[in-house]
Amino acid sequence: MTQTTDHTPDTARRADPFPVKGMDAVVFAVGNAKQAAHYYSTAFGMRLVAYSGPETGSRETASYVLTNGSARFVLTSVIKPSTPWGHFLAQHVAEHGDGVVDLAIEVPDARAAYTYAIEHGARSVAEPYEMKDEHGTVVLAAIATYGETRHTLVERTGYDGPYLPNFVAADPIVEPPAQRTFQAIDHCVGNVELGRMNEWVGFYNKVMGFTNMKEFVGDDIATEYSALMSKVVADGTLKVKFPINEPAIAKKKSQIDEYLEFYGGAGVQHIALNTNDIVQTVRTMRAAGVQFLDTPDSYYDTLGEWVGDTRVPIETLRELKILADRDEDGYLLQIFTKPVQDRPTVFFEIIERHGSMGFGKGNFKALFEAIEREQAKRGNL
Ligand code: TYF
Ligand code: FE
Repeated sequence: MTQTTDHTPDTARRADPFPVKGMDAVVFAVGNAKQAAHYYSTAFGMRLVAYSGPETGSRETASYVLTNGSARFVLTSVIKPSTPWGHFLAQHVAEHGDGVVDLAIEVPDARAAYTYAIEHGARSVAEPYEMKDEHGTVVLAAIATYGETRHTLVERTGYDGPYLPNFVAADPIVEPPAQRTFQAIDHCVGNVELGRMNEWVGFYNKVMGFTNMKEFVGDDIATEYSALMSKVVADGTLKVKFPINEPAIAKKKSQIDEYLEFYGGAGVQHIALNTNDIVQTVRTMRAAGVQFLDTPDSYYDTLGEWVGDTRVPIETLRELKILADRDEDGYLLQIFTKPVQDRPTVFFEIIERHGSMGFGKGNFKALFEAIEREQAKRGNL
């Protein structure tokens, strides 16, 4: 339950069987992308940069592309299904509610990445294909992961359009906050069915050559208080990090079981977003109406004793309910939103890292107790 530092020499990195450049986008299928784009603009401080819809020749779906630094969200909804993609999206929203359909990964060579993945056991969702416009060429391919989620492999080297061909540049819905709320995607977490965590960890090991990070939630912690097991896989450069959770049999109904029940199977649980100033980010987002999990005052009464000095005074952490954790490499500050749709499914994490590459092990107890209080309010504990 510690972290790893990347000691990979450049020569070894060049030999990486599945090189990645980072997360390309998190693609959400939602019931009303127009309103979701407004929420991620006004509440999360993101900037609308591109659009595709009937006005641009896309009569089946509308898609809004929002960015914040290198973090990119694509919000898609169906206008009138006519192709298998439109029917798939409509069924996805009906079955899962608003959720993530695609954790798209940017790669230097989409054909090579796809071939490697398929040869190592991935299921194909889309064979490599090219899209072109006046901004250049993009190569895309897609493979299936847990549930109905996929990984599109995006090769966009040299492409200078606002997102992908068929998208047009768009003006922001509102001017984003003067100080950026976050600037990158830190990690994307999947919830899978009971007993299947190791299978999916093995999938990322084999199909993408991702390796396991040291941080995990094992049996001991699972039965004691978390009711979940968790392992983290990452690419060799730690730019793409995917924790995988499964429910554990414990004293209480697992939060992972609650998710699986309401999502209708495995899927993306939370997206963590990096900030350099979590205090400002949480103030801005709270003022815009984003709801975060509560943390009891007792957490802050003993925090200083074990976490030591952080950039932010304990009293400010207490005021904003921000969590802190430390390991041998440094510390991190983090906070979790409540679910962002009516189903108790997808939520977000805001994280400020200072050396630590962990996931907040020291906070698991306080965090899981906070989640359980919310589960109880919903009648799901
Ligand atoms: O990504 C992580 O591992 C941390 C901790 O249901 C966590 O954010 C793990 C499981 C969970 C909520 C948070
Ligand atoms: Fe997380």
